[in-house]
Amino acid sequence: MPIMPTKRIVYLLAAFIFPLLLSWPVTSSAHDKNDIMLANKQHALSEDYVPNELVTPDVAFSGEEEQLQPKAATALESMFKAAENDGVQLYAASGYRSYEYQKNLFQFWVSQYGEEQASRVSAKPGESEHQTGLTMDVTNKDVNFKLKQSFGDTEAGQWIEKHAAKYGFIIRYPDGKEPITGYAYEPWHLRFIGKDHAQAIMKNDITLETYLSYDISKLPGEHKVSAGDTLYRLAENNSTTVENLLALNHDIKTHALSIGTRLQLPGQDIYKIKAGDTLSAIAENYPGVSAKLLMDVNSITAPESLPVGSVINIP
Ligand code: DAL
Ligand code: ZN
Repeated sequence: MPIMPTKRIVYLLAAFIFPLLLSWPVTSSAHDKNDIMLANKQHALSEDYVPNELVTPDVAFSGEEEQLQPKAATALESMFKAAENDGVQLYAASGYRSYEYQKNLFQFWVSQYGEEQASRVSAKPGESEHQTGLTMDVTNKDVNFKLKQSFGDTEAGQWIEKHAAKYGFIIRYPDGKEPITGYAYEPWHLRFIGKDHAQAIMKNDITLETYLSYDISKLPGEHKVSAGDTLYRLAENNSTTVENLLALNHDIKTHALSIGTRLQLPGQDIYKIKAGDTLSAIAENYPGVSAKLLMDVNSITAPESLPVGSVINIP
């Protein structure tokens, strides 16, 4: 019996379209975090991990040429060109490092400073982001082509802080985040992570560790004051109170807001520190909130001595 046209369509669908759909590559959404490679003190790369492809980016180097994975190299080239157009000359200093190289480097720092101090500035083999081929240390002449914390205050360091995320890079070890990242401030260490992730991390002033562990959409936001804003309206629009806004933003003394000021918005709550409080005890009262998250979101550097009376944001 000849197949009816409608049946034929069904057969056609079954025979061609369906397998095609099944074989269609699953594309990751812009904010999919699954393919972010993590190398830190809690998560080491294996000794034999080497990126599939490494290339030399077409940029200026402060010493020998260095390598990166192709996507990071291309992004670095765009970033260096943009900086140059703004009158800022950047130099690449250290890119991909093998497990073996990092082993010797870490040992060198241990021999100079002892293990405890060395661990604050240098990663043990397997724990360095340089092994991912997605990281470049960057410097310039204002710091004599060295990797120094004062680089963060130079014109180049400031340029990077403002623009790096647009090219997919984050300052991986920000100032004041050592309790979370495990490393002292490194304004020169740029990690390529892709534009969407980088912008989310830099805008919220959080670390990669926090970004990977929490739903970013639940983090309290910021509001840039524009014409016509009042504290009352902001409180209403963000389901909070004027008192909470004032408690989180001590600089706002009066109810007059100046345009362009960035206001911190409360998350699910704000909390006023009492004598004897610990971050872990506070966190326990809020499901899904950890002491580390409180530290990162509130940029708390000394969790053991919380100033009584100060207010923290509960995301
Ligand atoms: N300086 C950074 C932490 C590294 O050694 O990878
Ligand atoms: Zn580095």
